[in-house]
Amino acid sequence: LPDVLDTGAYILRGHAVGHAADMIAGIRAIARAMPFRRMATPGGGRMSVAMTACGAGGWWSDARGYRYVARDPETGRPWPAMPEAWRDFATEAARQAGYEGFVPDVCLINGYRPGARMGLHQDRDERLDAPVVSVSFGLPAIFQWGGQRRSDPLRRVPLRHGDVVVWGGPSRLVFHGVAILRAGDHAVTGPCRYNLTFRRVG
Ligand code: MD3
Ligand code: FE
Repeated sequence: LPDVLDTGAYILRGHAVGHAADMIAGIRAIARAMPFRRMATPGGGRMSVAMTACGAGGWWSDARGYRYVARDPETGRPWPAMPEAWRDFATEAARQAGYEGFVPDVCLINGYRPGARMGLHQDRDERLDAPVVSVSFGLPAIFQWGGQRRSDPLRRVPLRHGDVVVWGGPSRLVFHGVAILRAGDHAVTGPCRYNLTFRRVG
């Protein structure tokens, strides 16, 4: 049974370990069609996390702002399809956390190298009545879990290879981030961490 992280938020420790080889091969196949990119931010910087996606759309950021797009703005190509096994995996993980009938249409894929981090933010560009399912592979990271306000105190939660987090309901708009990734070499991914987030956008 999942561990409770917060109201409506659950961790399924190691739940995806048995899917790692398949999912990492899938990430590499998607990245061949749609390479990981470090996107520009409206503030004039560049994200330290590299991103790609599969499914009905991808998250895009540039000088004009950020939004979901159905096609890659640089090439005009649609995102690769979401593998059926991934969608089923996310549906089942959500069900185990009490969210019945979750059918994601987008999977964002984050690639972290040592030194990469994700600043404190909320995810509010998707449907807020659906949960989000996250799957981590490779190097461990410290996940920062806050509250409904940016100024709320942060809890530090380690996320390791194969960990799955499901959050929805009262936790859906919690501020969160990822602390700077420490150097390391993981047996499966090498010097890298991957995070997949399954979402309902449409
Ligand atoms: C969001 N990714 O892509 S996922 C993101 O590890 C993102 O790459 C992080 O935040 C990553 O938007 C974290 C795990 C997660 C866990 C709990 C949350 C994200 C959450 C609770 C509320 C909102
Ligand atoms: Fe997020």
